[in-house]
Amino acid sequence: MKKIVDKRAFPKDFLWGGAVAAHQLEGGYDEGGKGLSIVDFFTLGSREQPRKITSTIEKEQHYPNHEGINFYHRYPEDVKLFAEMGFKCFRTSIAWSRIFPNGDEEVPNEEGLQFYDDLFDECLKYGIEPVVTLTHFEMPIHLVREYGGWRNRQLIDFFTRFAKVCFELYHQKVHYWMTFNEINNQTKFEDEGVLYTNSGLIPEKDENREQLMYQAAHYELVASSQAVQIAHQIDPKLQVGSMIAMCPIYPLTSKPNDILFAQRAMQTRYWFSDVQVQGFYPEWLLDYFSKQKFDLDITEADLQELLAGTVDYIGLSYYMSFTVEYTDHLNYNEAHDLVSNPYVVETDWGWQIDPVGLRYSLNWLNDRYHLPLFIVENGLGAVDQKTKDNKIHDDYRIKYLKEHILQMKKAVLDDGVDLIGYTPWGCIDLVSAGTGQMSKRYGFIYVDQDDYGNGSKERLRKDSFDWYAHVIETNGAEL
Ligand code: BGP
Repeated sequence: MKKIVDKRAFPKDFLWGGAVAAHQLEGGYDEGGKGLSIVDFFTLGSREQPRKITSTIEKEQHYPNHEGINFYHRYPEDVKLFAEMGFKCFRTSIAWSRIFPNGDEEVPNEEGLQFYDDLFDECLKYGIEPVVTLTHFEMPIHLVREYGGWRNRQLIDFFTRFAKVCFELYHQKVHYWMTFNEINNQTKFEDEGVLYTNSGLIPEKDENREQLMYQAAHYELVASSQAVQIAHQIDPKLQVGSMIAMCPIYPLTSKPNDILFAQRAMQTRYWFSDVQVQGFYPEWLLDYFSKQKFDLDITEADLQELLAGTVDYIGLSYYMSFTVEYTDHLNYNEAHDLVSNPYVVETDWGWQIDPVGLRYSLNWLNDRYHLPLFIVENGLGAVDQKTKDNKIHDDYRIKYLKEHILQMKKAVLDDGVDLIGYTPWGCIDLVSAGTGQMSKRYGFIYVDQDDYGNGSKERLRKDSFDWYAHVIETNGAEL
């Protein structure tokens, strides 16, 4: 492996940690008074086969999310391992359906609230600060069946009620919050799975999916800005961030049309954070809405809310960069035909590995928004092999993370980017959001379980475990 020598440390108080999401590891899908959630009706898929939305539940098809890695019962053991690595923070999400099983009740489920209270206490016991996403690709299924998911304005009230309960109960334990995970993911509105997991949308046969996505996103943005205001009223110290999937989009060549095309693709993907940070829609998008003759419910009062509830920081995931090439159209909804970048390599799942793109992204976001940034996801999904003596030699993961941390270091120390922390994704192996599989692994901690639920669920330290512990111990000076 190429030696990386940059002995500079990160700023004091830099938040090193790891990230997960409730439905990808908790299991206990029907325990503790939890209601059924959209992901409970999302089947196991694979690299080739997209996950399916179902109306009933069958064990063989649905166990990955239903069982997770049994974090619901085993979290003390797992948090202890995080502490052993020296985590300063731990990002997780709250399963909305544990708190409001149907989503539209007046009174929350005490047992669900208690679970997260205990989990946060367990983290704090080791000096690990919980970082919380309110909704990470899930919501009670009842809200989809009764209300049609985020196509319905009533969802704003249900969400803010949920947010308020969480802020009130946990504000002394949780300082950093995010509202919607990867809110900009749904620009891929042709993908049914994305519309479903991001917004609980199951489009009708001839429905205009693009319009539907914009409507749902608008209600989410209003709900998000109301949540920011509620948080600040409850406790002015709370920091509420947006959470975007950051994938910079490069032009394939320096041909002016390629560059223009890439710019347009960036606008299409990042207007969500424009609204969350600046408090208003970009001009190009309002113009686009009217040219497309979309029939959108966006009121004057909504626009005031957006302005009043701008975010405090930007949470971002970073896995890859994209590349586009000009074709013969320049419409916003078409400006994301992706081509492969000849200068980078891909993961087994076709994700373009681009550490320099992380430095580029941090600078781009810093210039555009002038807010603190928090990398709340980054990592390599790979198939790991367990050796006979129960070891996992994941040097490929170490290489990936090392190269990304190095670029992050340059962004902070050379370029002056204000970065709060870094929580690599899936710090313990968990269920893949994209495929529902266990075999696409990200963790420093191996969980003995296959795609079909076989295995002991025993936890093992991978080689990357010790490596990351050392990175944290030296505050990033030794990678
Ligand atoms: C992000 C999601 C996560 C996570 C990650 C990796 O988009 O926020 O939930 O799963 O991607 O994706 P996958 O699990 O499909 O490999």
